[in-house]
Amino acid sequence: MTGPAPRAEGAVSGARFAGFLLEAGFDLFTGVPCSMIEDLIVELESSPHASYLPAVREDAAVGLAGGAWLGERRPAVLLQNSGLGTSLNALASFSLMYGLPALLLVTWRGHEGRDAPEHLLTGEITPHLLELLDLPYRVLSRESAAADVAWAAGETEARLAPVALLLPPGVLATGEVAAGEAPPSAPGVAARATRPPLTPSLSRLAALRAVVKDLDREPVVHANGYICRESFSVADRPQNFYMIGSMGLASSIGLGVALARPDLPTLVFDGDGNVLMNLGTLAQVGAVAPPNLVHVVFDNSVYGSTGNQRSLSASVRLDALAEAAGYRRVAAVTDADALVETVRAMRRSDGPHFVLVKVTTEEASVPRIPHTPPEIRDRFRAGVRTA
Ligand SMILES: Cc1ncc(C[n+]2csc(CCOP(=O)(O)OP(=O)(O)O)c2C)c(N)n1
Repeated sequence: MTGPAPRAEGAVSGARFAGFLLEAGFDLFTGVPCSMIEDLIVELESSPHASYLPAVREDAAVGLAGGAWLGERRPAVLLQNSGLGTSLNALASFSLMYGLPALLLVTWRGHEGRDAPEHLLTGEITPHLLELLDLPYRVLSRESAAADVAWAAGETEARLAPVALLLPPGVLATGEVAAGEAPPSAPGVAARATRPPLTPSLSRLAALRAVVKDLDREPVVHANGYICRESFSVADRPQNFYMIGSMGLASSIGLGVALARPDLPTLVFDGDGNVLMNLGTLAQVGAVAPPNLVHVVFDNSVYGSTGNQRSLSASVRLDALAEAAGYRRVAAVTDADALVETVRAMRRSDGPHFVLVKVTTEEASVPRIPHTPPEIRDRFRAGVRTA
């Protein structure tokens, strides 16, 4: 999992912090996971007193929370500060404009400039973003956590507006409670499905090994998180664009590359959480129909990079969505041979193509991408030029 500072002695446990939130009256939780709150999410998902609803994007979570408050619940949105950026418009022209209480529990990646490159600028400007919005906030500490949550609960209702708690590294414990098994499909949904269920047996690393071995010099745009890291560990190709930030954008970036270079088969290696965050791009791909785009989605039904929180792909077939959106060829595979055959055939025929690779939740122990973002840019651009 990608986190800035694992386990810290004396940190507040996820269970304790969940207790603070419930005691303060929050009763509906939504958001997009961050590894800094993985234990808290496990506790909320398993608590009989709480409901945690995974949202596809942070601004959608802000919308859901506002609706829930209108229905007289007391919502809290759990988000990484990257998602605060995504949510600016929802906060400005929904929550703040209508005056809708909610707690925003914002993890502070890039705190004090110590984190991976994708978090540094956002980490620096996080408090300023809240100040620009005139959104009251406190910075959580181990000692003040209970009081901070109580303050937020009172303040949000008194002001009729959202308030934020900023969570720096080391305040909440992580990695002490195991996430549950990948969830079964939601009742009712499986029964409606027309496609046979997929049982994963292949790890994402094994799937990547198989598919990468068969590649020539085609550009591959990778989604953020462990997909980048595992693919890098298999083969570091100049034609690999490692999207280490902006979750969800790999498909849009891949579409841009494919349209700019219609002579080159272009691949996107995506994750289910990433696809869900940018579902509209499926429709854009379907409508623009670039024949050279091969969209490969490694679907483990969880947000693996942040601690295996369930994603909606356990109940929604992404290949069915791609087909409905207008991809020309759609396939679902569970074994390496079928994956290699399918991607090989797709690279040689007109698309857009979509392959759902159902994989296990196994995650390899692999290092971060060592290249700087400008290095990734320059290698990739040159690699595409000469491909
Ligand atoms: C806007 C935003 N919200 C949350 C995150 C934290 N985050 C990083 S990777 C990731 C999970 C990606 O899930 P998926 O595409 O299913 O790939 P997996 O991790 O399972 O390989 C999350 C939630 C982020 N980077 N950006």
